[in-house]
Amino acid sequence: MNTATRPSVLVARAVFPDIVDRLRVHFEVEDNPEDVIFGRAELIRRLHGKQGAFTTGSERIDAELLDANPQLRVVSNMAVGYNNFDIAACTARGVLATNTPDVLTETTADFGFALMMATARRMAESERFLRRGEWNRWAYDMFTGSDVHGATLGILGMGRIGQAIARRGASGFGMPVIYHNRSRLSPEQEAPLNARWVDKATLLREADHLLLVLPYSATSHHAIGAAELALMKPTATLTNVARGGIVDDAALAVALRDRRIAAAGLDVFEGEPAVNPALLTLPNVVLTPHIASASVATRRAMAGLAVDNLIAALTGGVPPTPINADSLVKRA
Ligand code: 8YV
Repeated sequence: MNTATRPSVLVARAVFPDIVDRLRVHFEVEDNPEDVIFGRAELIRRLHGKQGAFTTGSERIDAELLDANPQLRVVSNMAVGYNNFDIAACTARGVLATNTPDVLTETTADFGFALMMATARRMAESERFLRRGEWNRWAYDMFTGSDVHGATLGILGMGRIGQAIARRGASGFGMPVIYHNRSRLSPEQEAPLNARWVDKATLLREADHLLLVLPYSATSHHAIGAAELALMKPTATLTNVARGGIVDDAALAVALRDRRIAAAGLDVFEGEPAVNPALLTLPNVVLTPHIASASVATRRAMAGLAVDNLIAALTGGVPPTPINADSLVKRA
């Protein structure tokens, strides 16, 4: 292909080099193998002249950035969540936005379940104790936690990942599942998950282990704050593998300190990678650095799908996982 006519794309973060190479077959590619975190002005500048962008959750795509780059046609997020995109702004300008659903569902559900188990059974706290050399005798109540099997699993947000977590709880651990979600599953979907829809207050009151798996939006901001934590059982655990900001981290730190709830497992944080310092000092919280989708196979599948979306969008194909397919109408 004549390079002068080839579209240009920016790969905003470091990604598997062999997967980035697939873009080079079709496009002029500016990539970022050093994984420099571009400031806002730098990101806008680097997008000049680019028709496509490969982004991750760290790049905010909004009206200001799009207006500074009117040639941009597609923004492809390597993530299922896309709260870093202003979708209305994209659609209004005929910019296609895409994400990477499905390929990370089972991996993220594995991690959510693992984090909940680590939290309930105090694995991180007891490991720190052992590493400090403090394990010198057995004790009947040493790191006693709460059971996972047979306990009531609560799920806030019952999309693909929520259902995959419910399946693990119901089939593997004999857990009754209660959930709250805008839309209710059909009885046929609920039955194999042993799942029952409840209102949010009932979910908070009855769950032994509550998992958060809902998208972040203005509506879900601080969906779990002091008032919600106050409804939970003092023996309950809370696990968040969705997004920072869904939980009021300061309120959670107080609830954990006061043992309003027993423990929490957090993979996502308000303002991450910064973590509320109050959380860092508490023994009863398991903290991981936003790695729920981080298996090699899944991260490769996510990157591959993000590349597929870019290639299709800029070569006249059909992008496999568009967010705002209606933007194409606007562009036409
Ligand atoms: C990503 C995620 O690792 O897919 C998502 O929504 O949160 C994670 O799987 C992260 O957003 C980087 O793009």
